[in-house]
Amino acid sequence: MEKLIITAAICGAEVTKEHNPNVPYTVEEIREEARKAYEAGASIIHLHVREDDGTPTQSKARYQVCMEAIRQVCPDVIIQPSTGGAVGMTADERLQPLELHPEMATLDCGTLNFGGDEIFVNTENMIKEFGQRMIERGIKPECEVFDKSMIDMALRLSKKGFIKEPLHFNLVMGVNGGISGEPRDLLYLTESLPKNATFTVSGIGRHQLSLNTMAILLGGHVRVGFEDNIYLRKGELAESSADFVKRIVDLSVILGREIATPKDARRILGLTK
Ligand code: KMH
Ligand code: ZN
Repeated sequence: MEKLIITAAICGAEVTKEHNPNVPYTVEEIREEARKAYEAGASIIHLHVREDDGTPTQSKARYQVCMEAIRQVCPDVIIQPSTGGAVGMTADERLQPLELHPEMATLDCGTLNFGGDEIFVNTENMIKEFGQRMIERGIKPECEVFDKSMIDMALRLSKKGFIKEPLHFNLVMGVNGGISGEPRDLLYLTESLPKNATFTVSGIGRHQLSLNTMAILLGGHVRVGFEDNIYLRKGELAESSADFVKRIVDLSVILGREIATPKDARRILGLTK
């Protein structure tokens, strides 16, 4: 089996210091979280950024400062900015980090309820526009799917030329409004992927560890971090996203899969920049 790519989603847009005081907001906090996750074994940093007070932002300038800070402490890590941003942001706001020409970025492949009254809007035309911009800038999209229909959307838009093959998916499971996080759900999603696709799995909250374990066994890759989960185990807040990375490294070694370096991850995902 291929080496395991671990993505650390260190910040997110919705989780706050009220949920876990270790969630990073400032440039220095984001840089340190990235460094710890990288040193623990993460080869990709999935990046959201915040104002110093924790307000989520998609500001190009803020991304630039944070990406430069991360590169100072882990020069070879793959930085994958979010184009999802936070619920309620406009498409133009969300697209800003693509102007920094990152190697990868997320491409959210459908609209869903996002808890309470929130709706995370990704219309078909938005997905086309985001996909087209990534093609023009040579950015590898990670297709974020929160439900099976979003795999179908990605496949359809790929056939129409808006997303380049081979596709790479992130199966985000357990969001209130998306697919649930049971083992049968993951098998349903993985069996719906094209044979040449790569995939990573993000389990939200209590689903994280079980789904990550399945992903390791199924030949997929793994995402962990504060964006998806703040508890290392029931009732115990994680000190850093690196805690989750370390646990996956240990588990993967026990299960017989080596951990990918950033260089390995670039080869596996076909990153060319
Ligand atoms: N914050 C969520 C509304 C992404 O990064 O592309 C969307 C999200 C997905 O986090
Ligand atoms: Zn995200």
